Amino acid sequence: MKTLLIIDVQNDFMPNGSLPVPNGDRIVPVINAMQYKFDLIIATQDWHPKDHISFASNHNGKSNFDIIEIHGQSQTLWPNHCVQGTEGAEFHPNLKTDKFEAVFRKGTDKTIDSYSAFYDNGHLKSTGLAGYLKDKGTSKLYLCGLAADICVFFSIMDAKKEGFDCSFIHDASEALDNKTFEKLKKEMIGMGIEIVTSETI
Ligand code: VGL
Ligand code: ZN
Repeated sequence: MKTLLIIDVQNDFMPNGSLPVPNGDRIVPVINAMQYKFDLIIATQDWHPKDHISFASNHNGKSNFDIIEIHGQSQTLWPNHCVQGTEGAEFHPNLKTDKFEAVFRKGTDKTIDSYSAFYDNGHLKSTGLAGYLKDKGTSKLYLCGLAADICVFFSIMDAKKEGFDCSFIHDASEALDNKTFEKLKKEMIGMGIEIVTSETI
């Protein structure tokens, strides 16, 4: 069974959002057009309380994109984004959502960031997504969305470690930083993740 996992296609990650991913809106029609190819579609939303630890505004004297240590882990400090219940946290208005069987929200605990759809960044708490997908009978998992070098990357690496046969849909994803992403793509390939385009699915 083919499952599509759409990561964080939310307003704040669009070119006019608070944490813009270059060309983030380009992928919306691509994702809409390929949905008919899948048996199950799940989406995630980054969903932070406004006092979230990953926001620079919650750390005195710190600026956006500074990197600090939290609980012995390095944490990039982001502009406020995807605050629960705000328009910035909504899906892009043109994203087709009627086929979404479930939406998993992450980053809801103010004390820890969560890039992966499966675990928080400390790998302490599971979101339950792996169990859900296995229970639904997912054999092949396709990932796409924003940002390719952050939440899509960490999600697909966790998915692979959970034992799913994983493909990354290149033309249905955009990275915050393309140079970083070129390196991460090699890491994905090294893990046995396939890189595909939406037409070949
Ligand atoms: C993301 C940075 C902070 C993402 C979420 O969805 O890639 N990036 N929070
Ligand atoms: Zn976030």
